[in-house]
Amino acid sequence: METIQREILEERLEQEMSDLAKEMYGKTIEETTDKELYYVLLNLTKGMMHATIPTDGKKKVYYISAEFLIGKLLSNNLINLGVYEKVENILKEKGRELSRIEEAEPEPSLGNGGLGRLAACFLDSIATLGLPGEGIGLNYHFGLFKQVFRDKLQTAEKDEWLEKQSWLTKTDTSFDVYFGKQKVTSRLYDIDVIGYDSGVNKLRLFDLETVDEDLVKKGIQFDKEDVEKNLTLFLYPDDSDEAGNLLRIYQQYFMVSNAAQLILKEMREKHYDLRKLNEHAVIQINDTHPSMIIPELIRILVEDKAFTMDEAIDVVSKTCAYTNHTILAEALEKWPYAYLQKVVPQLIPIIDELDKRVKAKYKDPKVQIIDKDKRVHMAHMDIHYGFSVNGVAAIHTQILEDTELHHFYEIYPEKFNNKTNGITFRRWLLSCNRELASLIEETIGSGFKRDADELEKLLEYGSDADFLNRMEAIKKEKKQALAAFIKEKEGVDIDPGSVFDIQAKRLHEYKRQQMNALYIIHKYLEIKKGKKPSTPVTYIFGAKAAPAYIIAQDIIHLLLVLQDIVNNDPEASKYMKIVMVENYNVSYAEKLIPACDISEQISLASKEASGTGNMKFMLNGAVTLGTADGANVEIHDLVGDDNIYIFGRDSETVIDHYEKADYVSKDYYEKSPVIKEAVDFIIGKQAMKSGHKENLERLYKELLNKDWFMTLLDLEDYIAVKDKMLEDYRDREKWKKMMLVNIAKAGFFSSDRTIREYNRDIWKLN
Ligand code: RUG
Repeated sequence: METIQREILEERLEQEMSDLAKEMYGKTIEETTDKELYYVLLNLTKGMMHATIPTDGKKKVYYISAEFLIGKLLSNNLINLGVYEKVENILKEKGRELSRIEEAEPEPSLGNGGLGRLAACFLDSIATLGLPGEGIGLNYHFGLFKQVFRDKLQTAEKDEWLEKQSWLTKTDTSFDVYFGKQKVTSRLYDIDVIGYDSGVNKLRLFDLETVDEDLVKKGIQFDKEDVEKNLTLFLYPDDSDEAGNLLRIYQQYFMVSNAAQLILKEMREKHYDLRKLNEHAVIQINDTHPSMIIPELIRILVEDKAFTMDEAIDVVSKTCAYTNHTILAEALEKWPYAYLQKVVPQLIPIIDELDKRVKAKYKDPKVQIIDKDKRVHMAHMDIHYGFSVNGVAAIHTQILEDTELHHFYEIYPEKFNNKTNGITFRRWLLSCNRELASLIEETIGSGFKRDADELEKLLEYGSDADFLNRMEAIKKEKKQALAAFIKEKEGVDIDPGSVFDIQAKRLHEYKRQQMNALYIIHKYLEIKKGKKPSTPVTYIFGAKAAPAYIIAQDIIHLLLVLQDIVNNDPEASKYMKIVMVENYNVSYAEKLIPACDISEQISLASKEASGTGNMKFMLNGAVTLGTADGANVEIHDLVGDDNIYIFGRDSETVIDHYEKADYVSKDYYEKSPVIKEAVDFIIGKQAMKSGHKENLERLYKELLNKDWFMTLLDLEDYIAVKDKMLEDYRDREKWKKMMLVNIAKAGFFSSDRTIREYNRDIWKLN
């Protein structure tokens, strides 16, 4: 479809839609299927001409990330273009429902969890604020994986999200990428990132020209060595063996080599002086996956552009900034030198040089790039050769400065800064909870859509019964909608009148889904002993576990076993139900979050860098049950003690336990009959009958003999505080006020605020 001025299109929207349906399918809108109508709207939206955010003469940010968890785009794009309601009304008149059409859109599978979703929220905010910037990443054909439960176990299948017609636009841009002497060719695909009532930026996704989908045989199995065919098949291929590790390095280099070539091409086209690269470009390195951009840019400048090594290092260091998203040692990439030698021999002299310069200046082994075991610490390279290092929540940055990266902080205090994460309210309120957004707009006007701090105006309505009741009614409506959806998708009946207690996030021991499971066991056993809870609760989980992460799979198994036992128990199921939803993704989150009463944010203090789900739940009127970890700490500061439930040991205590190595889980098990009983249930008769001995025994032993993330340390406190919370839920007046305060105080967590801070302190775009 040719591009048309947006204003004209709005007037002619209905005509255009009908014409497109005729042209594409020879049908009227009424006659099209949901899927066809989705394609009609996709093409219509893509065809809407929109002002691109001007970049000429301006500095631009390149946000490089292995993940962009963008979610479905149709409704978001229609909202940001300001035509959602119009389209909805036109369709309604023709007997069609936009919400059903949205279901026909496949969700792009380009990310894993918070890290990728953050990148997507940032792109939305960058465009909305009219800042020149683009995301650069990879176009994974089968994404992370599709989670399917079989026999109460997670199995991984390829996620076939890419369709012939999609939001991707194939470009003419293609680059050669070399792994030593081996050459592969890339192809660039673009996705428009439409700002809210603003201009358009781009997400640039590189693909491999020679990628071969047929390489994938069973599940997500494929030949990891055939890089000419496999590079862009999956995000995070299983890295439990050498071939998997090498493949990740191939992928990462493919991403950054393309990124470097794209950026330098743009500089050339705009006749910018590469010696002033940092005046025209800023590169945000999202976690360590794109860290090789540093040596790659230096290599190109030295080899092709006649820079001296000093000059290249200087300008690249002034251009690159690094965001750290974790203190978990195992998530901070350290590639064996030998692997890098094999995959990217051309980078080795550069990495050696960077390392040599550090060794000449600093003797401390903790700050070296190449350690004594010949492993290359990607984060260390970023810190030495980037101009900014930021954490993603206040407490996280503090821990980086005081503990994890303390030795670097001593060398470069001026590089360290905090940027507390944020979420785009366009998707996580306006789109996923239109009813609540309308109520807010009716109450305090529409200013909050541009300035999220205006949500604070809601605080005036803390005693307004009419407002509070309407807010509560919307929550009920959302719970009913979720119950219907869960019935359809999972085949489980849940009671919308029960408390919806939700833990939805990646599955990881530090996030402690297993602690929630132990609480559920404890409650179940109480009911069996005759202690009936006063409030029925539905415990909802959504989580994928990395296919090579065995204990995480075992935790999923336990949750599915509990779902089976509890939901089929005629006595207990009156008071509690459990649902582990299959294939949790952004679209599922958009349904879970508006329906949530209790937001579970129960990571071991110090381990969750920030969390962003916590912000989405709060914005939709859920009350947080959490530890003093990540952004929970800032939520607590904002809403005050009365509007959040905090439990568990604080990060100092936890860090102290790690330093002294004095946490012994068995001691807690032996000391507490409640803990013992719950843990023993995992290998008791009932669980063994429903589940698999191997998985349950392994998990039991892990909890008893290791419990690296200290589940048992906080379990008793968790039980006490959660019980208190459920008791308080019955005081509806009190609870509604808590909901209101949480919504009203969520403004701080708008990603528009975060991006303004990145721009003010790091990017400094004109
Ligand atoms: O685990 C962190 C979250 O706490 C954080 O909110 C999110 C965005 O900053 O990033 C997550 N993360 C960290 N995902 N992967 C990593 C480590 O590679």
